Amino acid sequence: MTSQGGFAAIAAQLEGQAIELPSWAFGNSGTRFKVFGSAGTPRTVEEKIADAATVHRFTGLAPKVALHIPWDRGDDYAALAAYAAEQGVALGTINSNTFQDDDYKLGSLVHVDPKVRQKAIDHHLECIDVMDVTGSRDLKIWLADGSNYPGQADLRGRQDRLAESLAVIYDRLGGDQRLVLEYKFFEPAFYHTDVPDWGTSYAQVSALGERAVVCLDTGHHAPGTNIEFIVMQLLRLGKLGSFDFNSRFYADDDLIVGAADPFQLFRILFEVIRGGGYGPANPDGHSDVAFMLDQCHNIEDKIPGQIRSVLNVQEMTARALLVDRAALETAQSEGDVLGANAVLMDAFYTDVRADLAAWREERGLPGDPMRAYAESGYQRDIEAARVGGTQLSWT
Ligand code: PSV
Ligand code: MN
Repeated sequence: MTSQGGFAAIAAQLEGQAIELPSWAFGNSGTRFKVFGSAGTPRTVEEKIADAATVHRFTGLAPKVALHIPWDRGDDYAALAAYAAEQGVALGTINSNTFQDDDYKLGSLVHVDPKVRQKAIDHHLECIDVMDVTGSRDLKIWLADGSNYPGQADLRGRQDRLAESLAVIYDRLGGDQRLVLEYKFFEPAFYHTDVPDWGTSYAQVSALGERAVVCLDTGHHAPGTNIEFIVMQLLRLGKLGSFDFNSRFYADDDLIVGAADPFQLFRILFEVIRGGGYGPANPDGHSDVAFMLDQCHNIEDKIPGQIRSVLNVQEMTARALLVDRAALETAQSEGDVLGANAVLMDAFYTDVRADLAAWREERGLPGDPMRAYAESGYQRDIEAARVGGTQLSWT
């Protein structure tokens, strides 16, 4: 059974869903084997923002763009924020980067050399300076720190240094700003990683204070991990700060969210809603959890790749909202194993695509954003206009 009243009963809860797009999704990307260029790829941060704003125009779902320093480093962030506003979006999370500098070969915030640690700390302080100008709430930290060989590093010493470095960064945050610590179980280090799991991230951010929270990147878990359990636990502990959505088949594939396993996305979103992490369901009208994408479009066109992604999140959110919670609770309390499972599966199998198309049209959005984008000519125009210059990428 799905919730009584079907789609009409949950339509209002879809209002205000906001998904943050990563600026790097619009630049070229690839694997360690090859980065392919593609016609129309942005040469400037402004062009990335214009593309992100296009995703928002066609879907109404993506009002913010996350920046990555140094990939998006500039000399006038106030002007960049004003440009974004003109385009109809705002600047969101600032992502730091301590993984592309020779000094960080053996670590950044955990490095044994205090000079390297200070350099990594200073980079984060620069990111907070940017946040002060852009009005961004979140500083997201993902560390490549780790080791490749047993005995290479003092695991415990590194945790202690991490705690010290994070404390310096945390102290510099403004009252409305947050530190969001992302975990990842391997890569680029293969033997150990300094923030490999939600527990380590939780331990580190808990020691910092209330405005330090965890980022859950859906691609950063071993195959078979029950990610929705982690979502439940972090929400229960008040420490789920943000999602980096994407999907994976093998490693940190950064493919389109919901492409590899829509059922997993549904299960995650159900726990988000159940745990109070979904905005419109909250009494105060918004949730503190940031819904970001962290994806790369290596072979497909980037803008439709992002449009498809936010639509996938919306579609699974709608299905998760359709779960008949009262029926579920009854079945669970009666020990009705298959009945409870059926309540969840009924919602998952509900095709909401036609309802969502109508919902969009009612709001002046295209019923089929993928098609509307393809017919809009935007792709053709950027391919014709963006000739010369250097295409941006993460390399
Ligand atoms: C590397 O794994 C990564 O994808 C992390 O998930 C970060 O969020 C992202 O890069 C941007 O730095
Ligand atoms: Mn990520």
